[in-house]
Amino acid sequence: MEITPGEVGRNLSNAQYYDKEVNMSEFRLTTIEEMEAAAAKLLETAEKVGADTWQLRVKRQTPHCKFGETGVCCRLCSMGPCRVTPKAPRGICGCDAAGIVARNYLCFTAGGASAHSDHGREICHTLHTVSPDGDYKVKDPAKLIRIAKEWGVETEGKDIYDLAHEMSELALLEYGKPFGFQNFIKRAPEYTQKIWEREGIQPRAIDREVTTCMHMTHMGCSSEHNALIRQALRTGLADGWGGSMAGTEFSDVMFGTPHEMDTEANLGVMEVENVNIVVHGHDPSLSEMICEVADSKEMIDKAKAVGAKGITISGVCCTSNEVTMRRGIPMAGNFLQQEAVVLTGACEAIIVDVQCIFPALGPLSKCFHTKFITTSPIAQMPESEYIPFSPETAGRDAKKIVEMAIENFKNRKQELVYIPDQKQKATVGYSFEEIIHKLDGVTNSFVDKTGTTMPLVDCVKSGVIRGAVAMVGCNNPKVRPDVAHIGLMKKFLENDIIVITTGCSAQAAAKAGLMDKRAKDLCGAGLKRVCELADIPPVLHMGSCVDISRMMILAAEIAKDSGWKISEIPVLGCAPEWMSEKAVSIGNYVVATGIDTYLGVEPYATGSEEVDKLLKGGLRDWVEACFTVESDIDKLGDMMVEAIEKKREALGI
Ligand code: MSK
Repeated sequence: MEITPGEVGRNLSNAQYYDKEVNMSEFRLTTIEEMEAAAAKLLETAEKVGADTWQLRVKRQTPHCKFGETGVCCRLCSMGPCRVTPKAPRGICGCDAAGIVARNYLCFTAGGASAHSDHGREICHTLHTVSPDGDYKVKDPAKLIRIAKEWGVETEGKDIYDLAHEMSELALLEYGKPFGFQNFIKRAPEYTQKIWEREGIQPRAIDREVTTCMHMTHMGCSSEHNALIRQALRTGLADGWGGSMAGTEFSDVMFGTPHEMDTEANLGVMEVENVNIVVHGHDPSLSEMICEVADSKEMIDKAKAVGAKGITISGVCCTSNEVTMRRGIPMAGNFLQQEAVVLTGACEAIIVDVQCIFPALGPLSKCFHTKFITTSPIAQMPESEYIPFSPETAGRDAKKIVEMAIENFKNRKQELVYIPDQKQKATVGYSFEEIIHKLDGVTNSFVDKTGTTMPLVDCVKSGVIRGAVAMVGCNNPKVRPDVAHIGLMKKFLENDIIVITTGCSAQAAAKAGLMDKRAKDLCGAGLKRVCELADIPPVLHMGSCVDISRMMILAAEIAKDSGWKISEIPVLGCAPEWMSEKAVSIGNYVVATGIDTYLGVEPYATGSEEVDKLLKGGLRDWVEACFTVESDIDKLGDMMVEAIEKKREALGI
């Protein structure tokens, strides 16, 4: 079957974003057409070796089932499956469309929250293994002490490793505590906490919220849609202000809090003369150790012994974001490029941990010499080599995996090797702490405001920056890959709206060149000036998907510093190409925190007018924010710019 570049996807009209050639002294954005041309060449290789690719599978799966797409198919018991239609408006148990759609939405949320939070739990477990001479150490003791004090833990005179173990146990208890709410919610402004209390959505133990979802959706429990959606918000909050925040914070404690560093992005970061190891997934415990081991003289010598010049580690998806933020490891690509790294024919091993991994990598890797190595009992896949990875034996496990990759170098099929010569420079590493540090650099005239978000607030008040957009999320073949991310970002920059980003959205920006500091020339005059003063790119990489918790902290601090409610700040969330259950969980906690969130892909909820209206409007009465969904990306961008201006008007700024 022949695939034309850009053919898969429904937003072809958005190519107009790329009409403008952006030429700036020695700097030019990579266009979507250039990226697609590279992808098309790799698809030629796929055809040559008879490999299956996502582009082909999308064709075979389209059109999608309308019952599933609108959320009205119920298969929660064995009397069905029941599918609601105007002629059959209730399932066999009597549940109506609103109940079925809301139950499906809640199950989706539970899946997402459990995945994010289990990632966080693994990090908390890894924290229990730290020791001064072990594989994992405490790299940011100040942050550990800060969190301990926040949680009311005595730190005076304690050995930092004893404290780490104590905090690990307390953090793990957040998953199952019998009473009370998540510790981290105290970081939210009091006003926001009161909303959560009033609405009965303060997140309790993380596992309890997920279990409650599964109990509520069991046959014969909740079918009242408001109750189900309320639980979806609560579970989202347990993810964002619980499990994800633990994942981010304790990763920083062990691997270091990110600070500004330079790197590169896109497939061209793979090097033909080197052993190429690609890390993919989400949990940094594995990828950190792979980077550590691959950087050793012993491994580099081994690579040279098999005829390579060295070892190149690059990443895909959020594991890539984790190691790029802390080590400057280059990003080979995002979600829909995971097959492309194998199609280069130059990937000795793709090593995965959990989440966002295509099972397709198994059969695909068999068409090449690539070793597809799964490492987690949570993500086991056919046709992979399963090497269980555990924090207790991390160094040994990582060494074994790196050695396998090196050994595999000699098996390359040279005639299949093609690495697209495409990459951009990117400056990354903008944790909340680094953003504050950067703001301090421009506070000469506001000496009393150092260590706060006030310089940013002042820029927003004066109108130099009109507002901010948190661009997050995945790719989805329903949207021409990366077009919405990049197109929207460019629109925001032109309108003096700064962009903070995580996940595959961040990688889209980096691949295009929007994380190159020279991209400031794409901004309006106000934002350009701010980028110059702070010496930052106009699109700030804040990390992986769990690091959206960093964005929550930033919003909370802006609210506290400015005196605005979070819902009043001219800031919006946006996931124009989202696809996963995790994204729904994220959407729930971003909205429940008071941030209006714009999506480019419909959730499976349009089958009930009540649920659809609640998500796209009614939630505002509960939490002062809601969702907007628009698949026309031009329109979505216009609506968002307008929404930011409306928020400014309401604030009188
Ligand atoms: S979730 S943003 S596909 S990695 Fe991190 Fe996966 Fe990318 Fe969504």
